[in-house]
Amino acid sequence: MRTPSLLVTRSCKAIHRLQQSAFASPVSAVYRHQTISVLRNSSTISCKDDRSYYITTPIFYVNASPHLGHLYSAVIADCLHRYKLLQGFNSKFATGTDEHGLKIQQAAEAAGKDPLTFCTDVSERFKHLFNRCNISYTDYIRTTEQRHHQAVKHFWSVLWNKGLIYKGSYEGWYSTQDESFLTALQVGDAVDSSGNEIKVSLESGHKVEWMKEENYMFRLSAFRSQLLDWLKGNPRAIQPEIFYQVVLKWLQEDLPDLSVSRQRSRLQWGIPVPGDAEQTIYVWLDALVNYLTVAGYPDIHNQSWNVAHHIVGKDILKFHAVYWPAFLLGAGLPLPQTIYVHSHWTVGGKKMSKSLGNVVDPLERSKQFTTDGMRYFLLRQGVPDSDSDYTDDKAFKLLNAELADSLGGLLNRCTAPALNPAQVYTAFCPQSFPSEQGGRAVGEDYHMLEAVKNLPAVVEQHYESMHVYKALEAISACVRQTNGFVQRHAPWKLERSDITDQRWLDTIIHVSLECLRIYGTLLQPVVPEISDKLLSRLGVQPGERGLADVNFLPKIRGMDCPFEGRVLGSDTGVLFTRLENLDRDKQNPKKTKKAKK
Ligand code: ME8
Repeated sequence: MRTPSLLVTRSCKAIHRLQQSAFASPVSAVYRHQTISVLRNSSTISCKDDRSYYITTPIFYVNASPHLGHLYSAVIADCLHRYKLLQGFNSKFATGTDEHGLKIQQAAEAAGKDPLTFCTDVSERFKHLFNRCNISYTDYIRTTEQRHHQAVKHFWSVLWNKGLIYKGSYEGWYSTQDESFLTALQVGDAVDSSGNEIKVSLESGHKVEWMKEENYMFRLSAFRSQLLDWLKGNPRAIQPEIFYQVVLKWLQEDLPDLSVSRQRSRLQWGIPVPGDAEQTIYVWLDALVNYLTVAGYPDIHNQSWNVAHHIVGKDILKFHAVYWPAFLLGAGLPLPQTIYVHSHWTVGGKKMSKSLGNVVDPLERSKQFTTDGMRYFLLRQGVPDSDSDYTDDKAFKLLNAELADSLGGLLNRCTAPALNPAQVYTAFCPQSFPSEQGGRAVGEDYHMLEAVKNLPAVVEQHYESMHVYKALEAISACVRQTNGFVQRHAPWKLERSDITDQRWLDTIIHVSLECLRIYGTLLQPVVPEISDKLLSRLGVQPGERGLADVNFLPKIRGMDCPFEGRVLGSDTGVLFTRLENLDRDKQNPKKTKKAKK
């Protein structure tokens, strides 16, 4: 596990390296001066160990209802937020909706609604989904809020006053769906559904149009070497590593200045440029500032801003890893600590999209699979480095195998009245299971203990690098080992009237309950309801569920176990009810009947 003090030391070293390289970089005196003051600023603040943490999701476009991919971004951020709370951090977690821009203006027009009513409707749908899925955000921001307008206008004025924005003109390709400007190399030919030849973005496949406009430009080109210095000094700033390499490559290519406004005659639905009512601020500049708005910008914002971490999908990496840090450097503000990038959910190998009609409704699926089931599936199957294909069948199989049978089965065995008639956290007998091999335990049992003892550190390392699927894989492997331990010693065959058998039986249950306590504690960020049910059944109180409380199997080391002898919780309900795959059952009635027997 990386301790906070280690993190602080690392970031101080990185800042030192960056300070040195900033002096050497060939930027103009003005920018060099700005960079140095930003870095000085960050170095004094980042070196404070105040246990604060700030995590964000992207803010979601309100042109259409939420789909599974959106929930995925939110579940990852929620998991990291909950994990930080368990570590004892004061964590802040922001999500919300991105409501300005041409895409939203056109969607509202098509729906025949005024833009704000349209945005409110869809924003509420996102909020409803997140509340239903236990996304425990501490702030929900909408870019149409007054606090955000003020932050954006202030941010713009800072860049303007520093000479980083100038009046110019843009001529080139624009994708309204991506709200993105593209170079000729990023555009290709395609044919639309009516057979017309069109130009599309090679990356997203969305249609692009040629535009020529007078607007404001940001001096992005001036920041290239500073961005490179930042990344080289902070090799873990963009994770996973493959995306870090992608950004480094972009920064080695041409980095032209960026258009940061649109003519008001074309785009009315947005924040006007301060001092120029004929221009509207570019929606990405507007949207990115949301992270600062939540931090309290332009008033007191340092406490959160110095510890900001962003979760983003791979399609919006350039906006977050190139444009955003450049804007922040320009405004004299510290850069985010980490940009965690995830890949996409596809259906039938294709990215989910309304036009392809392959969108998976997360609300409907979370009713079918339960909220925790949905969260577990997304985090267990979603791999940040590459796309994952969604099928209902995969979800059924995984949840039944790992949550219902393996984890639920283990809890059921250890708490069933047949094996545990007193309904207590049974006693551990050191003679039956001594710390060195002997007694009635066998070599495999000691291997299992070793794996469970190391599990918290393994899991924390994976959570820390956003490889949640690896953490869940490790937990699942340990659950299997504990089931194997129970199976191997078949406590149901032991003779209760024999005192040594009785002690060994209680020990088997004690060890298994201790394993379950560790699993329940570590799973809290992923499946909060199931973990709560599990820990409550074990009699673990809310104040005993932090990562500092894990202390696995103290009795084997001759120490006291605070849980031993406690009465188990009274909720004897099933941990996770097996799911019925209705579609498959309909197609295969015989197989299902057999399976049920
Ligand atoms: O990009 N699988 O909003 P958005 C996984 N408003 N993730 C997916 C996905 C899929 N199939 N489809 C989309 C925006 N996402 C901007 C963000 S932030 C200042 C502004 C993810 O609603 C996508 O990668 O199009 C992104 O992280 C998030 O959903 C929001 O996408």
